[in-house]
Amino acid sequence: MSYKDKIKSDLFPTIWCPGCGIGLIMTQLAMVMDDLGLDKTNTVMVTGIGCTGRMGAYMQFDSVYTLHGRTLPVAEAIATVRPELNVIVVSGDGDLSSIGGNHLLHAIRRNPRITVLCNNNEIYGLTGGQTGPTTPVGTKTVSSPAGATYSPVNLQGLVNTNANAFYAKTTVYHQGPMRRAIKEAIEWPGFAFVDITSQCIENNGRRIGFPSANEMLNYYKKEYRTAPPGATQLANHQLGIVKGHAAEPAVPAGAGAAKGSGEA
Ligand SMILES: Cc1ncc(C[n+]2csc(CCOP(=O)(O)OP(=O)(O)O)c2C)c(N)n1
Ligand code: SF4
Ligand SMILES: [Mg+2]
Repeated sequence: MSYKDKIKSDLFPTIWCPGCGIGLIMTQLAMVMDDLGLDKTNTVMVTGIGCTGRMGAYMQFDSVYTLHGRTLPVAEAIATVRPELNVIVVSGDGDLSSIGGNHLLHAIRRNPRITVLCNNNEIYGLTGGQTGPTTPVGTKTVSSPAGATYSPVNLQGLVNTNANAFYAKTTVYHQGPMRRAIKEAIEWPGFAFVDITSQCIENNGRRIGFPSANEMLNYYKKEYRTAPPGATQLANHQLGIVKGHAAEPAVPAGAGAAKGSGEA
């Protein structure tokens, strides 16, 4: 088996724009799934609405394409009734933290064994580039031509309100750290959130002055730095993994099965 077998390349080209960061996440996810022996028999994907949500269609897993903002309750339901499965949510920053924000709060609180990969392009990509809750102050968008007004939501702060949750920050430029973060998140025995900064070149990047996706990747390379080992909080533009505050993570009831076991 190769990680390439996890991806339905016969459906290429994808619907994603050339230069979009989503494909880089899909490739790393496929590599991790290959490393961990995840396949259709032991893993389910749950995706949301938005460009990112289309990933479910391109991977060789059973997947649920949920209503906008509803990935987390669907994923939590699957994790509750089939605790032996690996449940992987892949969705956009808007889907997870805007319309799905209330579900995010309560999924963090309940700590189900699910892995969330948030493609954080700081924008509503699919619908044309409107301001979302992760859009930095001052960013010019379709819906805020003079610059976004409000402070972005603090995803790390939200996740860390649960002492047993897992939060990782990476960018699509940083392929090694992204792969490690995804792998450790899947292995985490509770709620794990990987916050992946990525480029929406078409509906965000060009509008804020990046001529191409490559310039956005170079910007991530230049701006982001790895957090010191053992950091319990990541500063702005720091990459790293924060594994909750508790010494021993609590395994949620019924979620004790080892990764990769069980049958779908
Ligand atoms: C109930 C509902 N409200 C609004 C929409 C319109 N809509 C579709 S995708 C989307 C946001 C997409 O942004 P994000 O989740 O960040 O995903 P991206 O496209 O950036 O990957 C919105 C508002 C919808 N489909 N359903
Ligand atoms: S609109 Fe943006 S997020 Fe959507 S596929 Fe194109 S580049 Fe990617
Ligand atoms: Mg988005």
